[in-house]
Amino acid sequence: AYDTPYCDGRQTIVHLFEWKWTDIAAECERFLGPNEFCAVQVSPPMEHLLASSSGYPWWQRYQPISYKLESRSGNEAEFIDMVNRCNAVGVRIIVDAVVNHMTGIGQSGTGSGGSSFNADNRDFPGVPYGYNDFTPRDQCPSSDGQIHDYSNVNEVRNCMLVGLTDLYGGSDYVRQKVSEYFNHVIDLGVMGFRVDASKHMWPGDLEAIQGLTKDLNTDAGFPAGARPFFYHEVIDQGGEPITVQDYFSVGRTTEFRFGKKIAWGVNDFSQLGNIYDAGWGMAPSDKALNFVDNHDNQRGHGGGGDILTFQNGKDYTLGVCFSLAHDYGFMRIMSSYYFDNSDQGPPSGGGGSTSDVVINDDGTCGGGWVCEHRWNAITQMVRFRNAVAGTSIENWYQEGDNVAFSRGNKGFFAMTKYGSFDKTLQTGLPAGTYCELISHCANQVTVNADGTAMVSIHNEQEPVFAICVGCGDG
Ligand code: ARE
Ligand code: CA
Repeated sequence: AYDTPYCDGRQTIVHLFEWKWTDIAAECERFLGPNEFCAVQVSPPMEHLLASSSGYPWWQRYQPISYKLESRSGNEAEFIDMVNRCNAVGVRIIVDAVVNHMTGIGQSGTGSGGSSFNADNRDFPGVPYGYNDFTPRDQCPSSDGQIHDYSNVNEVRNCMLVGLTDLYGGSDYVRQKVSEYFNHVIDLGVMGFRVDASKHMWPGDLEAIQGLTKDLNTDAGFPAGARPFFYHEVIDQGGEPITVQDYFSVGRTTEFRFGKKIAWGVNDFSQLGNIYDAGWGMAPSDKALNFVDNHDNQRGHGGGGDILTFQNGKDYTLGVCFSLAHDYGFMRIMSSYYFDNSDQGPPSGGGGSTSDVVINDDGTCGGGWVCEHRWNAITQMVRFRNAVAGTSIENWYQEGDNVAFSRGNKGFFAMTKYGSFDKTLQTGLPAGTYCELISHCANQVTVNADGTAMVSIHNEQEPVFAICVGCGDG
């Protein structure tokens, strides 16, 4: 019940990492709505640590101080305005929910919303949480109270993740406070939650918390009885006792092996045929929230790994476009800012502020924002994914550095690694003239009566080809 997004058939979530609410509202209206994105995953909206001595890094927002909607991205009034304006154009909001822990030990002072706190005393009056709301020390088996051994389930769930004070999810009071936070934003019209660090929470505690959440707000356009959409951050690369399967009763799970497979496949196209690997323990399509990279592994946090990011340029375009053309999972795409070191926060005028996103005349972003979601081929493939939803992969073709396949009888996709490809292929599509999406119909494609077509790609930057039934220009 928690694994269904309510997006009128739209298929792609974009993570607008560290964007301000005012910019997200504008982006929904000017870009995400018209290009049929399902939803935006926003950075954690609750009150957080201000790590001024570390130069206001991005990760300060993963250290909660209260559930007041006062963060680096904006205040509650701005949050409400964003939710309303995005909902009005059919784009839903997904909140990044940090509820496994509060701030790190050793921290005290005042948070982004003005609440005082003292982590060593487990004192967070802005909620309020006190000593008894944190996991009892005797439930954590490690000698220093921290997580070291990921093969020990009690340690992973009852000890402190990188020194972050661990909330006691077994407590009725904690469950109530967390669900009040969730219900507050549900009342404001959000669609769902990315739950941070779910691996470090007991599935039963999550089930209890989620059981206390309201149905989605019908005033925001959700159907009556719709349950909030949940996806859980569980880093499962195999080899640990905690698996994504443990969380299927509480929603979807992040599938980190997908990004690894895409990186390997772009490197060697012969590996692209076996992206979903059940034998490897990957979540089945209807339980997976998949992505090429995320805000952690693009900067070496969360274990890093073999992944593609915007820094790989054309290879990244190929990886994301292939993923969007594929039938696996519910897709999230990353939208980043440029950085020189892995702690660096978003573009800023100083003092922990965040700069506005700049939109250039050609539709790309400036001011230090990457905006992968605005890269032409990626945006066009978001439209393709909507058009072919519900169909499966057919007419698979792969030879050297070229790959192509159809999605049922609704769409056909091809890509080549080095910018030039010409071949007659079976598209599985009805005969007719089609608009090639990446070129915005500059290229027209004829599908013959037998379903074959001449597939041509001549584009160094975006060597991608896509046609679909009923797809005009976008
Ligand atoms: C910061 C500092 C630390 C300091 C701490 C407390 O960097 O030095 O001790 O504050 O003061 C993010 C950053 C962290 C940051 C934290 C809080 O990445 O560096 O700590 O915010 O500000 C594990 C978890 C997984 C987690 C990754 C990062 O399982 O849940 O680690 N990912 C989420 C978010 C992160 C966020 C947090 C959780 C915390 O996406 O952005 O941290 O809210 C193997 C295991 C994985 C493990 C991985 C790395 O691969 O299988 O489970 O991931 O190793 O340890
Ligand atoms: Ca925990």
